[in-house]
Amino acid sequence: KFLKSSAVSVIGVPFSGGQPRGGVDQGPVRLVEFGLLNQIEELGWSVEYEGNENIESLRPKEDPDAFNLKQPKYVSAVTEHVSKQIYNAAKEGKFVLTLGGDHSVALATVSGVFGAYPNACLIWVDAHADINTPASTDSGNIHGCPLSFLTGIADHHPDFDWVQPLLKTDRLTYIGLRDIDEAEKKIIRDLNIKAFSMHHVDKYGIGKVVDMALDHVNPNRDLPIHLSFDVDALDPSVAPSTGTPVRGGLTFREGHYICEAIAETGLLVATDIMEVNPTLEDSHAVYQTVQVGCSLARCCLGEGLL
Ligand code: 4U7
Ligand code: MN
Ligand code: MN
Ligand code: MN
Repeated sequence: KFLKSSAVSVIGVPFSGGQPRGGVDQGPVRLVEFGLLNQIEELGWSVEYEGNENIESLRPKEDPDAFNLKQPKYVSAVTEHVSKQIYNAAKEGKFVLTLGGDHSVALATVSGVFGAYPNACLIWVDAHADINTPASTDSGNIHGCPLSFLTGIADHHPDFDWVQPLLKTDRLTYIGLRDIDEAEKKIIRDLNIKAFSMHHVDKYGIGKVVDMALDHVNPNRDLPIHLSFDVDALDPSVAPSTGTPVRGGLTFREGHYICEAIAETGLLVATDIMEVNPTLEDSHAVYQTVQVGCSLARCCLGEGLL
């Protein structure tokens, strides 16, 4: 409906500057080594890949903490750069699949996708709400803050003036939440952001939760959809190799169901697969996490639908 061809632009963002642990920058190359690009071609798409291998060159010489945030200039430079790639690919009518990297990279994906599709909606699948403001964040890690900038609720921060508040809070919905900071709870409540926590998944089942999420952000099923999937939404038994695991997450099937059901709408234009860290846990755990990252991406591109 919105895509102009069956082309996928896969954008690797080997970046870990939005949080303190190394290794999440190796997520994209591991997903690609696992065969993801060929797998997508086998589903009938044409694939082009941008790996951003030289992203380190955007690191500034000095990057002191500023207004509570860590490495603000590096995060800003990388995400502004990548946002242009994503905007261009989306404008050309390609499906955009972004491979993280930590979730600060959503500053790039949402800016790029919503620049190209101003009436899009965002489904954020995560254990965390990632809506801390510079004032509210306790950790200072920007991967916990992207949605505050994208919705315009962040207090002004000089390093992020390029980020436009393109996301209205009623075009955002969450699935999978279970580790939310007090300040984030207040934001979600005060702004009436539609959030489906693991409690709701237990109560209603994943089928009903996805229906309700879509009913909220896309009631007439006519708006483009951006899915941002943090693999820590999955239970750590399913996706162990990630920086901030939280027990009690989505099962393997629940995670895949979300991707399939959204793909089935025919409205999905962009997906992010974020926070795969192939340096955490043992080799079996890494294999499982990389494999599940690839299969979630494939489900967003039609695998699993008859
Ligand atoms: B992720 C946290 F305090 N809320 O702000 C924070 F619990 O992209 C976690 O979802 C953020 O993995 C997690 O640091 C960010 C913390
Ligand atoms: Mn996240
Ligand atoms: Mn998370
Ligand atoms: Mn995480």
